[in-house]
Amino acid sequence: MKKNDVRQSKFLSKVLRHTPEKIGIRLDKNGWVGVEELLDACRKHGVLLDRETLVRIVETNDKQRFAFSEDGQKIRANQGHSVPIDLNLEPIEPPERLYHGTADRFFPSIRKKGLIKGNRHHVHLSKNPITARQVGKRHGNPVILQVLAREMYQDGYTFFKSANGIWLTEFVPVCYLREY
Ligand code: HQG
Repeated sequence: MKKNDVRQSKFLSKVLRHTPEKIGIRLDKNGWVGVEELLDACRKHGVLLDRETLVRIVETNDKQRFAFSEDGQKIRANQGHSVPIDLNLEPIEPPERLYHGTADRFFPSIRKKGLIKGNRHHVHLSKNPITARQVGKRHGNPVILQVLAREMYQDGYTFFKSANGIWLTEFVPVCYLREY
């Protein structure tokens, strides 16, 4: 991805997940905003983003963070929101094990309280430890936790998978966590 695209992708993550009001847009109840409305708002706020660049960012984004609606008129983030929107995800059976990457400084608290979602809608889990390590590195010295996802599921916990393949659940109690 081009350097400038990465910068704009980060900006889009911010406004489509957390602070749409900063550029004066409103997400609908499912997190969508009109593409024209978004481009206009960006322009007014000094972010020069044209449709062609937006399409390229959506298509080439390393984690497929964004999606267009079927008619191509709207855009939303695929996951990671802190604003109250509903992605209409269907519950789905998880694999045997999932992974969570975090920083070592969070570990004592996680060991006491389990994995909590904080500002986001869900705890984010990865399907492999390599991805989890990348996620953990964003916060500091990475630690990888294994989540006994199948056991959780059998015990009645609900899992979802975002359009870009990230596993989501409300909370992971300590008893389902193992150091990896
Ligand atoms: C930690 C990125 C203390 C948790 C990634 C994490 C992901 C606790 C941090 C997505 C805790 C929250 C989300 C507890 C959890 N005590 N700390 N009890 N429970 N934590 O950024 O999972 O690039 O909100 O371990 O790839 O790191 O933005 O969540 O370290 O998919 O698309 O609290 O963001 O995607 O941090 O990352 P975050 P995350 P994007």
